[in-house]
Amino acid sequence: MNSQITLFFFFFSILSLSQISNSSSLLKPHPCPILPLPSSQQLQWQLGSMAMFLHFGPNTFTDSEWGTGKANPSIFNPTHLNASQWVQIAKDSGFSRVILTAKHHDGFCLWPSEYTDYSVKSSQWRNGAGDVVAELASAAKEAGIGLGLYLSPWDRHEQCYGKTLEYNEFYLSQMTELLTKYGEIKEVWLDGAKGDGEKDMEYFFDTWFSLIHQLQPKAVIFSDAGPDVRWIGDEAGLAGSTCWSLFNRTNAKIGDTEPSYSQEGDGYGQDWVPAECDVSIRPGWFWHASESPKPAVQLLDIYYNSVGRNCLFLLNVPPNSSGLISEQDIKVLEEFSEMKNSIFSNNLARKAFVNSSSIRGDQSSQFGPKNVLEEGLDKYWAPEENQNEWVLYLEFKDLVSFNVLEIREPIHMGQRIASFHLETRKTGSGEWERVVSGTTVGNKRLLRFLNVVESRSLKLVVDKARTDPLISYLGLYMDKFSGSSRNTTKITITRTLKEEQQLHDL
Ligand code: FUL
Repeated sequence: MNSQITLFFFFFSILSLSQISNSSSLLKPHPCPILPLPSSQQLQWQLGSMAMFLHFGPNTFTDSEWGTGKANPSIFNPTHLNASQWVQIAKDSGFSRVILTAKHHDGFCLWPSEYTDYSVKSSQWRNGAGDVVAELASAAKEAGIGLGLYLSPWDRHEQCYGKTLEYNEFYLSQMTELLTKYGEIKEVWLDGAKGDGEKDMEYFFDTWFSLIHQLQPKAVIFSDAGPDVRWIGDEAGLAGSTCWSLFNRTNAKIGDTEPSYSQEGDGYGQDWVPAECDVSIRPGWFWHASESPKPAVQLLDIYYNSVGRNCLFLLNVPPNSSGLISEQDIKVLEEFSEMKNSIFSNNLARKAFVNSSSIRGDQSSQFGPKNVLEEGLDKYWAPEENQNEWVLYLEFKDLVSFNVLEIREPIHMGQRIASFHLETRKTGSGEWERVVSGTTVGNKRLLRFLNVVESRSLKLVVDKARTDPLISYLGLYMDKFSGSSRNTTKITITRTLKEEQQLHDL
């Protein structure tokens, strides 16, 4: 053991002893949360990390993406449809909910709506007696994962589309069917997508949102502009490297959003509207025989750029024309979850002795820095108030090698951190040098480095925060799969993997 390390252990033992002798039975109150805060359904949505999108309908059989609404319903005949297979794959791959296109732009309903004949009841499937929404709802319930439904506002089949009052009534009646007949719905998904030159009309969004919340109070509503969850602004699954859950709903219009505002959110926003990153495993949203899934390593990249940037990853895995998720896609999903599990199941920071520049309540261990090594929102490190620095120190007995940093904020207390950096101490000179810098953290921030870092002493510094920062988790991992990690040159100081650039084209 060199002298610096001996000194550290001495300091650490004295500190622990003084913490024990001064401990009192009364708890120091938690710091005040900073507005805006997530609702309980937004919190549950975010902690779910990943959802699986299921685009399915006549387009699956006609090899199209935007159906005209004129396809004969008899073409819908998925002879092997098995919603339990979809749900099992979603569950095994770590998805917390499934979201089905109950109605896409072609207007065809995957449930037997009583407001149109353009639905499964006019198809050959199950002799017109089938209900895809019901089968999925029951499979999801049995597996214990959440259900979400996409009801496209743009309807290319329905005759009254374009007549504002009539169509709003029609849409709300269909929405009511979906939200009253299939048990608990966790997410309602809608957007402003519409082809150029299509009939113009007004959607009564405020009425829609009020009715949805009335019928399904535990559901979050997704759209370009919330109210509960916002679209990230692209269909590549890519969030901004700065990504606030704070947002001003009034600054965004459904169907006409400014991509950079959606991707980054708004550090001065008044509303809590976190982002969902939607992307398809294949080039199209619907299944096409000629298309293949993306490689697993690309899904891993998207995971870093969505979940690792404070968002939810919504991955579309479209069932094929037999009504099943294709073997090719299953294989990719299996590889993706193996990679993810192998990287994130081993938090190397657990071997560290953790210390901090200060602790809320001074000697109290209730808000102590060791909390960052335990999962869960309720335990976090909180610094003492009015400090001029916010630092977490990590000391290791042996050298630790890693190329991924994870930080989490206890978001039920609001999103606070605006910038941070990680430093490592050089073995020879003992000087501190910067390894990586980042801006927002939120629910989860993951940063990959170009090269592997080897170190015994680290410090995480919060440079800027809206108020005293709180940290609920800190992770260090070795990622051997991402393109960036093939370079295993050992260095004590490294640079970011183009942190300020977008990572998706690795
Ligand atoms: C878009 C739609 O136009 C696409 O077809 C797809 O459903 C995607 C998820 O949303 O708005």
